[in-house]
Amino acid sequence: MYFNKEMETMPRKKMDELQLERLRYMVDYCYNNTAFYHKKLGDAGITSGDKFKCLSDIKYIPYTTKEDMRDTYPTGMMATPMKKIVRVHASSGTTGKPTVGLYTQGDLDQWADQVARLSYAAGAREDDIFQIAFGYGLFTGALGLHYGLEKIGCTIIPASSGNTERQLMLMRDFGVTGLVATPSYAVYLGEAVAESGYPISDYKLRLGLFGSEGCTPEMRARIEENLGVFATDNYGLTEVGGPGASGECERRSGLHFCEDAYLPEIVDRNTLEPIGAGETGELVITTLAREGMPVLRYRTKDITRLNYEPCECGRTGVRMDKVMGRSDDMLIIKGVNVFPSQIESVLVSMEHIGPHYQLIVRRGSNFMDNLEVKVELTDAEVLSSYGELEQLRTTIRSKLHSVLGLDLKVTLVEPKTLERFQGKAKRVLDLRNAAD
Ligand code: DLL
Repeated sequence: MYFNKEMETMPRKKMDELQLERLRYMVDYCYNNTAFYHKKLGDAGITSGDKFKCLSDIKYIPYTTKEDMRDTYPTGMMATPMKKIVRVHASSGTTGKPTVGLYTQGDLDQWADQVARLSYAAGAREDDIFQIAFGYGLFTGALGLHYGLEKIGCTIIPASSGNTERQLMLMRDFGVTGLVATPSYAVYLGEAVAESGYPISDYKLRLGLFGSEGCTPEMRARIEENLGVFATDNYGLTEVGGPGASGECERRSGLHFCEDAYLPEIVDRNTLEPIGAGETGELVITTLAREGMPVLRYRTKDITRLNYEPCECGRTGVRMDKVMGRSDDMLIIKGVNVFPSQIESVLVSMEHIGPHYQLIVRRGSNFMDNLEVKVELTDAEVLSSYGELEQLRTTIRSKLHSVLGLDLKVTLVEPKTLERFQGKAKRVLDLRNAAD
């Protein structure tokens, strides 16, 4: 059993006290051990954690941003001597310097414990055989889940991402029961299972621990059907340690935060002022126990909501809603805010079209942005009838219109023509700055 009753069912008041004590310690620790926070906190007039009388006093701490991470690359946020750092991870970003995560042995132990707790809450057990189809390497996902699941006692097959046929072979030959992957890769694996020539009964999958990118309920339903799994959502980011920040339990009603390790807040994404419980805004995270690279009030840019009600599973930790999108990903089309996930929900629930789509943004001559939605057909037969194709296109347009209030250009493309992803999907093609 991997359940920390004390931490996972702690009454709210006691958890607030624990977090306050850890926050005070963290402020002192950051001020005294990193040049970056010594300056940042000092400039804000904060030289000691003693001044923090309640958790909401956290609002006096300035935010830490991705730019801060880049400016201090590679070790400017390190709080211990390098010899205490036993692991380095980095973000998957493709432009500029990556953002890094630096771990002491204590951080690795705590990280594995968090991932183990969340994975257990999701249903992972010691007799499970897990195939990890996240890319191993600098990315936090693979090794994070690897050590967490190993702690529960699961058998791990570190397949890494790619080589889809081999993935399926390993699943069949070892009777793999659990899959760790991005939702996009899980979609791809689901198609591959159907085309593998082996009956679904040759696959013993039952549980999917997915994460690292968003996944609408509609997309999740497809994955569950194609792979025969119960799928849970898992969240985290390199800057605060990787996966293990929050994850769904078997009830799937929000992602439980590991609150002894993280203090989450929601702030208004325009004013950056803290907002009330239950309101939607940008998630900000403070690490409460990291030694190698502690981070105070990191602006994740992820849009979500927090729910402090205890969960039916018995855990009392705050839960966050599934991430609605990143504020960076929000498109403004003819004055309307559009998150790609809203479009995904519409497309994935329709017949004849698959879970594969692409959103192309262009700047029109009136300086307004236009959006084209390219959707892949699952059913090549529709292609033979112009009437049916047009009918389908019109239905998609009108469904998108009813959800977004926008009339978007919809293009249908042949089966298997859009790119498949083995890691995080890149669905938005931004041509706004492209030469005509
Ligand atoms: O994706 C860490 C991770 C690995 C989480 C494996 C879960 C499982 P990064 O590569 O630094 O770290 O990307 C972090 O990915 O700010 C979100 O925008 C997005 N993200 C991560 N998990 C989810 C999720 C890992 N469950 C960035 N839902 C974050 C939606 C997610 N978005």
